Amino acid sequence: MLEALIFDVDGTLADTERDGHRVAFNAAFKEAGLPWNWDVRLYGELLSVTGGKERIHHFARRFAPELAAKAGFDNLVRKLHVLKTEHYVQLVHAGRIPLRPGVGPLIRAARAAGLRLAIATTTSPENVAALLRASLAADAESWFEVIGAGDVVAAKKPAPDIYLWVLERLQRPAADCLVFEDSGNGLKAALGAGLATIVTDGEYTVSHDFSGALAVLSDLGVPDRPARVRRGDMYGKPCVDLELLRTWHREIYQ
Ligand code: XBP
Ligand code: MG
Repeated sequence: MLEALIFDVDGTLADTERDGHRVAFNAAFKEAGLPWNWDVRLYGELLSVTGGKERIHHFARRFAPELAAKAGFDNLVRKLHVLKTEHYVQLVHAGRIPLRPGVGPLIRAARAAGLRLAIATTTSPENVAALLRASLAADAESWFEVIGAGDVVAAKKPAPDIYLWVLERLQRPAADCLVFEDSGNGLKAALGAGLATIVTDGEYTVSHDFSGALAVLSDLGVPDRPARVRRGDMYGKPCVDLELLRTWHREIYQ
């Protein structure tokens, strides 16, 4: 039986990266007096490293190796990341990061039907809370029974650890759940935990390898703007709804 839906956040619930995280990283660098600016193209490359602190380390090793080698650089990264998180949360509260098409309706329908909801993300818990509150409802955090975020596991996606962490807390086998992801790293993490995964790709992830996904779509779709199907079968439906999820789930597990 399909019992739970597990959502990635960045790129899946909302297009957070280009106009959210990237802008917040740059604001933090500026505030700290660093001459770094991640443009849209460079940021696309840096996204191959998941986790904000990990991404800064990766960038510095490549573009500012002397600074990265200094004692205390770890502390600087932690401070930069605190600043970045503050800027990101402000952007979200200002309403700059809307949910992707079909996400709100699907989450509300799942909740109304008694499906359990969970989150498995690389990003920091503060960012998840801000996005859910700003885009769904003031109490939307409580709609999600399990929120696996940030540093609760040491190895971030593409490692399966965050999905295994969530499954353990849901106390359900992978076969009772479906996952929503947007990136190759996210898909790899979910598949590594044995989870069937629907991919809604985006600007930064459209060229990723989505082998093994249950379906690959442009987004979840809304009635007057149907999802474009890149792989899989939506049986003529314009958007992903609970009936379609149950059909896909049956096809895999029965
Ligand atoms: C999301 C990420 C995150 C954000 C930044 O990946 O890679 O690192 O870009 O978040 P996924 P923090 O969607 O696969 O979980 O700065 O809070 O780490
Ligand atoms: Mg993502």
